Amino acid sequence: MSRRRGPSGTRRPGRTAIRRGVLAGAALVALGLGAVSPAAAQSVNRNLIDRLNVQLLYVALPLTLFVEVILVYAVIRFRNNDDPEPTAENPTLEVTWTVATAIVLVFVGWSAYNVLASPYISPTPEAEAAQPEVNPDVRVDVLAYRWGWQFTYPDANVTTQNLLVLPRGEDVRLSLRANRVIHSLFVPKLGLKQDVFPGHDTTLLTRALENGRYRGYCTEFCGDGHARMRAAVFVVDPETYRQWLAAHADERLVTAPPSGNVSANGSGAANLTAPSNATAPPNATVPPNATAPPNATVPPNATAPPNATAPPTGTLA
Ligand SMILES: [Cu+2]
Repeated sequence: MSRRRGPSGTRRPGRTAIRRGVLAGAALVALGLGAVSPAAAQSVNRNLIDRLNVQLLYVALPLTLFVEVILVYAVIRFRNNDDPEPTAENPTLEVTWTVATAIVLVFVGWSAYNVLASPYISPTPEAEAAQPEVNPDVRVDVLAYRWGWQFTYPDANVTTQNLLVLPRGEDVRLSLRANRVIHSLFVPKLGLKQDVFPGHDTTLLTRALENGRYRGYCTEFCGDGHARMRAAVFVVDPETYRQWLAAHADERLVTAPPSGNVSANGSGAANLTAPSNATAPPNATVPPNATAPPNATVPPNATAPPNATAPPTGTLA
């Protein structure tokens, strides 16, 4: 490696070394961009999230590379400078980096806002009104209990146990409620995540785009059965969905998914039944929208929390 000395006695890095560094950086960026190109998403929700991720990465990677190159250059260029001088003011440079930072932040804010304002991410009445083409025909009431999921299709009077079946290509509104403690429904492949509270409904809006079996979890620690709190989510053709619904009309605690038409998507297609749960739902007959039903069938082992505010009996006169 050839080295030359600068006027102040500092060594300059060889041009070959700099060129190699820049080439290596460019290769890394190309590799990164290639690796993050999103595959076809399984739902509209997931599509929105993945696209935002990639958009932000397109900005973040060149910036990271730029900063790293300057850092490495400065370390090499000034490594033998025993008598460093402070840099004089440079208004042009300061204005440039302030404006550049502002542009980047505005871009990030605008990209994120566009996703957050979508009714599939923030299912508010205002967001839905802004997109009249969003028209959820299918309604599902979700009850999260310790420890399992109950899905009710009110129009068909069907209730399932740890099993959610969705018609492909149709908007579905999920109305979620918990009966005692906070849970959270998470279906990663469909880009769905929503906290579930007692006494307060939350909503998810989705349109699944690919047939398959997906996994759903509770992601809010809710007691010692938390790890069992899983659900199987099936996305099937609309005809299959309606046949399945008709076949189970007026049934409760259905665990049999639609047969056929579920292409494997690598997430455990061998096990085509909803995860079995040792405990039956405590409030199987209470619709999720009922207001705070007392849970009459709590297992006797469940201990009520001690009442910390009760005065000790010894101090009472
Ligand atoms: Cu839970």
